[in-house]
Amino acid sequence: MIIIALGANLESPKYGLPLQTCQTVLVRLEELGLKIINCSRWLKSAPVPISDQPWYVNGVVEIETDLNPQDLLALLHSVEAEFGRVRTVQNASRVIDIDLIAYHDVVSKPDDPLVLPHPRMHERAFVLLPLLDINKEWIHPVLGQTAKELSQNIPYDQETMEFESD
Ligand code: PH2
Ligand code: MG
Ligand code: MG
Repeated sequence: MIIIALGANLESPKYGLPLQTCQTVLVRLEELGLKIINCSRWLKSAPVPISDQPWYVNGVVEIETDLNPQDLLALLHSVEAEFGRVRTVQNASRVIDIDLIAYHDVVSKPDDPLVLPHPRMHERAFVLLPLLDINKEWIHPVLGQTAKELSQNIPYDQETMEFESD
């Protein structure tokens, strides 16, 4: 399974609120040839680490592609740039962040520039909870635990909220 995660906590002048930006990004990724297999619900989440930044919208998506991990990451970064992402300091607020979380069972070697699976995904509610929507039984290729098991050990200070359905 190839898993990507989307996150946004700034309004985009062109695409609107974070939720709208995330949804439009998915349309764009499909236009660029990624096949979207499954998309989680969108979640509202407090910034990690805790700060006075706006809350994020987060979601996780299963995709298929023939691109290798490096080329896929380059494509994701190009879409971030197209949607107005400006990189400043680590963890700065952003109009869109698209992370490659896992690429099948690929595990990076120590000096690889791209770390797979994502080095912090297993401790982040905003990745693990949406991942449960997609595949509770997904197994972390390093830790050997399922998404469900990992989600039972999320640090207690990570607040999340569902979007109200109407
Ligand atoms: N992304 C980060 C840092 N902190 N916090 C939340 N809630 N959601 C994110 O997507 C997020 C974060 C770095 O990419
Ligand atoms: Mg990120
Ligand atoms: Mg990122």
